[in-house]
Amino acid sequence: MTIELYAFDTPNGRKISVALEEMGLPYRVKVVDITKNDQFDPAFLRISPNNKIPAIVDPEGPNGQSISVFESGAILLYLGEKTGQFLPKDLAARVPVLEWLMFQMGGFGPMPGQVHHFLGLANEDDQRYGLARFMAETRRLYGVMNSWLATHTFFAGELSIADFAILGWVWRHPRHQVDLNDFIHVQRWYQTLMARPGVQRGFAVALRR
Ligand SMILES: N[C@@H](CCC(=O)N[C@@H](CS)C(=O)NCC(=O)O)C(=O)O
Repeated sequence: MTIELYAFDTPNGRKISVALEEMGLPYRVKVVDITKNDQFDPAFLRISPNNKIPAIVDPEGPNGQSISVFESGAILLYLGEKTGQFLPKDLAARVPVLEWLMFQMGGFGPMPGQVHHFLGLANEDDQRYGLARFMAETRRLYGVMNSWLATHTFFAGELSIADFAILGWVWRHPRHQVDLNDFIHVQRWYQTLMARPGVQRGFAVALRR
């Protein structure tokens, strides 16, 4: 049966549309327009109590029961477990997937997200400190990824849910004003992923009304 994806056209929403496409899972998009406060709809809050996209409802969850999942990292882990794809069973191979997934969820998401926020402010005085701090931290994180990818094809062995998580945010590099020519190994990785048909479908699916 078809998974329902509650999402909008943002990095966190795209992580999941990309993963669903790459895993070949049937799904139907339910657009939650966060610019129109759809995320505060009581029906959505029942599946996503922190009023954020993405969330999913899988009518064929564990034991054949319907299940809902919020938080993009939890959704990626759930889908990886469900399908046995892009998430190794072997613990030694799984640890780097978890490491890079948590790296994204805890840092490379919140930091560029703050850059997007401060760039949107009209007042330059309000912008100055926030942009100095969060752009520097965002560039530092690109540096960490660049050093790692200098000697690794993907973030965690084979292509994994960690790559999908990070891809959602690198996709927005123009918005946080990062030039990938400054991070050539991230650029190589990004181009490799964006050339995949599944990834292209994940970015093409409509997540806006
Ligand atoms: N940690 C959450 C972050 C989700 C998130 O920040 N979603 C944003 C859009 S990318 C949102 O729904 N914002 C609406 C709001 O905060 O009211 C996840 O990874 O799922």
